[in-house]
Amino acid sequence: MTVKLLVPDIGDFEKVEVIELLVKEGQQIKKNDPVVTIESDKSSVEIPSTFSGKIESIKVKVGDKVSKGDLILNISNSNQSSSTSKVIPKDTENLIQEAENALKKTQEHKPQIKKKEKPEIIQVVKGGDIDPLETNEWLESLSAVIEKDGDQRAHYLIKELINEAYKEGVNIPYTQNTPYINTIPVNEEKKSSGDQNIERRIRSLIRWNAAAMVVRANKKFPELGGHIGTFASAATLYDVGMNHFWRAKNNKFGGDLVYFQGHSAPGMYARAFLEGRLNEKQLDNFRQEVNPGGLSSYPHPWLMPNFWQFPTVSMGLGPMLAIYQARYMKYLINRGLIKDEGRKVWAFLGDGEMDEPESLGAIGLAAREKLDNLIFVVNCNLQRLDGPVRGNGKIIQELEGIFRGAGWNVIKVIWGSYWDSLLANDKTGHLVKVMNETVDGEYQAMKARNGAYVREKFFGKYPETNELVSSLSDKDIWRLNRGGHDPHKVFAAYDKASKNVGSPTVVIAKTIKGYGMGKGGESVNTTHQTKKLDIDDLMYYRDRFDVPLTDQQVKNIEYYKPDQNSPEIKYIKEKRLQLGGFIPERTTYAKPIKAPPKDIFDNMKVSTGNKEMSTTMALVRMLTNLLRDKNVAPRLVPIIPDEARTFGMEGFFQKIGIYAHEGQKYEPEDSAQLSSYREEKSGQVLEEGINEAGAMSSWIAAGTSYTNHDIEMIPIYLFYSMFGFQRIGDFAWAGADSQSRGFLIGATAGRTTLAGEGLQHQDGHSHLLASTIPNCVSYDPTFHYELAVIFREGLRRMHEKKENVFFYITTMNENYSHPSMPKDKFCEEGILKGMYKIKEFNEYKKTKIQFLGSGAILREMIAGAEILQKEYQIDSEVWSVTSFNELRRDGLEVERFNLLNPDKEPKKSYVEKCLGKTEGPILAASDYMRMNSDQIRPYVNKSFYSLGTDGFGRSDTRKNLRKFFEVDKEHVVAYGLSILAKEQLIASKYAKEAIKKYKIDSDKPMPTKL
Ligand SMILES: Cc1ncc(C[n+]2csc(CCOP(=O)(O)OP(=O)(O)O)c2C)c(N)n1
Ligand SMILES: [Mg+2]
Repeated sequence: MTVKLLVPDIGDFEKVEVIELLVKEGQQIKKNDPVVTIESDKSSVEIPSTFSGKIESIKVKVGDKVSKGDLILNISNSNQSSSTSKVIPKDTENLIQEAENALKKTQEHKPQIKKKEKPEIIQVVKGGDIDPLETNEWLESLSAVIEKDGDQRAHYLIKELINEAYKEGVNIPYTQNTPYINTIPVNEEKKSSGDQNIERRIRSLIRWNAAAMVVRANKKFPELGGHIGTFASAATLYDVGMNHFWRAKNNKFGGDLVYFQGHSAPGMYARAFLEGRLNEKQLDNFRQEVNPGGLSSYPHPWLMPNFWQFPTVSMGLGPMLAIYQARYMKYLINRGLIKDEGRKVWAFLGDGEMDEPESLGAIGLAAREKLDNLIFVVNCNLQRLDGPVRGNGKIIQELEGIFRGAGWNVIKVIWGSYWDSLLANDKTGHLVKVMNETVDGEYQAMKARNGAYVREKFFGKYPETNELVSSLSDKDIWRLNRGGHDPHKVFAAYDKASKNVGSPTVVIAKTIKGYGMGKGGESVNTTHQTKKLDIDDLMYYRDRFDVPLTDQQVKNIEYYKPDQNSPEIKYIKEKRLQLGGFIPERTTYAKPIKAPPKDIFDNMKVSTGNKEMSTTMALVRMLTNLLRDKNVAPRLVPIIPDEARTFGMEGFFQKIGIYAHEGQKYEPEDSAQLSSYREEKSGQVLEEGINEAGAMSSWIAAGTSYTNHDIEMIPIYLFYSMFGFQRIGDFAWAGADSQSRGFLIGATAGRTTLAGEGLQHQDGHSHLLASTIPNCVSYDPTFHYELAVIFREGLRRMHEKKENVFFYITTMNENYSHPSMPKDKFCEEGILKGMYKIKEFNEYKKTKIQFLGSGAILREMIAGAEILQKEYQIDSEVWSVTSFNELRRDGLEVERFNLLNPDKEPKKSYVEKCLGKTEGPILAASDYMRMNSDQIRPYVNKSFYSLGTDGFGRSDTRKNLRKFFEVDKEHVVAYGLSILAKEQLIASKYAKEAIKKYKIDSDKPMPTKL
């Protein structure tokens, strides 16, 4: 039987061009194999076959224009059904089935509740209990249920009560908060198998060495800085994780990923010292990083590439990066690229840090995506840098509400074990009442004082609580500890967190800032910046933690490291051995990805003829080609923040699917169309929604896959170029520090090229922002072959040769035809170095000018050069500048070399090599600020002028915008003539005439002032 393959529904498009035939007559194909590629003026998409069989005849050819229903080819021997037949999609069928079952169940089980008559008078009583007996009955019933049927049943009943009350019109919002006590009751605490005495000794040594390291560095060089108070408050939180929970990467296991709080770094170094990974000399070089061997101030993988994995010290980035890391880990698992080994992502955060919008910005995603591989630990020492985080409130309660509301599993660790018996004896509930009523400002102040003060200000609030501690001395009261300093409580919380299924967990732990620092800075507003401790403070610290140092050793601020064979060192090593190795440690065993053969880009090296397309479209075409390369295809991670349609990438939805951890539970509205919105568990596209920071976090996770997951991946994040570095610059910096490899594509770029969108959209400076990042290689190509050469080089350098750089490439949405790649053998080299000669006008051999054009403005310069030749008999050479940034870097390096080697033959910068022997002055322009092209001015020993788009963008036609910013061909001509006149190469009247001819208003203010 012969079946016909017709052009499917392609949305709103008609007469779309066939640009590629992917099959031949006589070829055997399978259902879903792509057969042709079609391309509208915005996007290209492959049409898959809906049958399998042998192709009898192909009825279209390249260049044909097709519409829905047109015949593409005939296939014989097919017994597959056409996609147009009415079969209910499987997902829909499942949904119907589920809904029917649910309906049946609710009908069977729904308890019939008799509607009560509402009382005529509604009593509103504030605070008080109008019927304690009734209250008691309810509470007793609840206790009975907990005892008999457990807490899940109790939870269910309470939920039903609340729901019923709501349905009956009792609109009292249900609070997300629980009392100010620990989430895990004492009888449910999992006990640690560790040796508590030895662990305390180890912790004390780490505390000491961490503080000593900071104090020693500042004694030597007071300008170095550092923090003691933060790690002092978090030591137990880290130690319990290190001794019992965090599994390292080794050849059997991928490893847990731990995001350490940035300024707790001294604690990590101090532990690594005991583990034998760092020596005393290295500790002494804390924060002295210029010479090799120093320890970086904070976690910076760039500076300590074998140690730190995640840069976290810019507050707020860590929490977001950790969420997207956990999500990306699930992405790799769901795509079958790594095994599911139950690995976890842990992130340590400060309570002050939680004020950063980024810290909380993605917690909804974490819950929505059920990231049970993610654990946040928020160290609530109630202080940030200047003072209390929430002096008048309670940060722990606030965070509990926010996280629980977002769907997280919340574990509060507020009180240490010494409180257990007091809480058990709190029969009247007054202790919890005081706990609930006391604000953080008071909690902080109490820990800066003493036991007597706590007795008076805290327990003294009610006779019942005063009575509760009547038999305790002030010293005993002082000893009542906070949950985050109690290893038992922390262990129980971590244990529960790591076993939680179906949601992310946040452990909210209460601690004391500067714990153990005494007068030197415990719980006082200045704790954060304490970096010097005087001898008395050090003695106190030693005694507080029983560090076995003599007074003299304390005076010398000596480190303490027990002997290799001591029980402490043996214990610490044994524990880490059991957990697979050391943390943090940064390694990579990823295999390189072979760069695709050059011919995959061949179609981008020939002219597009009359066909016009944008570089964004050329990029999408190229990616479609790359998806046919078996090495590269599975490793591509296209990341899009809700702009796939803007960039013509909707064809990817069907082709590779959108990642969705639950698959697609609905039939998409456009399911009949070729580019229908397809979500899938193994989908490849990360469709991030309107969320540049999230998209960038995904890009970093994928770009560092080679170290965190030992698999090289190729992230390509496409965004409006204006919403790139400008919006998420700090993430880009962190991505660079992390040595992320991948592509950032600033699409719809250029101040005048993105015409209609206006001031907030039109980017005239992203390249300058890109140039601030040392390992960011950036390009502004004009033609499709330039893009192809640059992209392939990116793949080769980053993913085959494993160079730790990343590529920023701008692409535009202006349609024009693209020429063939010049045959010149230096062309490719020039494209990559930053410039090459693209055209020469040499007819008259009298007067000459050099034009340097970049991105979209190169075409204006070529057009300007043509006018100059035709109408003014002026010759020119036109250079395509693919990267002023790269040219500048080369110039800087060469200049530096020459200055440092005055006796050697001077080297020539690439710019000088290109322009040194040319004739005439130079005019450079781009669709970016003049500063972009001005970057190379110092390396040209000729008159140099530049045009650019300095000023605010605004919406208008492309033509008007270019006129406004003076980068259109008419301005190129007029300025060109004027420059030649200034250089006394022609008479000034020509320039004057041109200014008049092109109606250029020489009195118009600078666009920067408009
Ligand atoms: C984005 C950013 N802003 C400011 C800082 C400077 N800074 C470093 S630590 C700190 C206070 C941190 O308080 P918190 O998060 O509560 O941490 P703690 O030291 O109390 O554990 C500040 C403001 C920073 N590192 N990053
Ligand atoms: Mg804090």
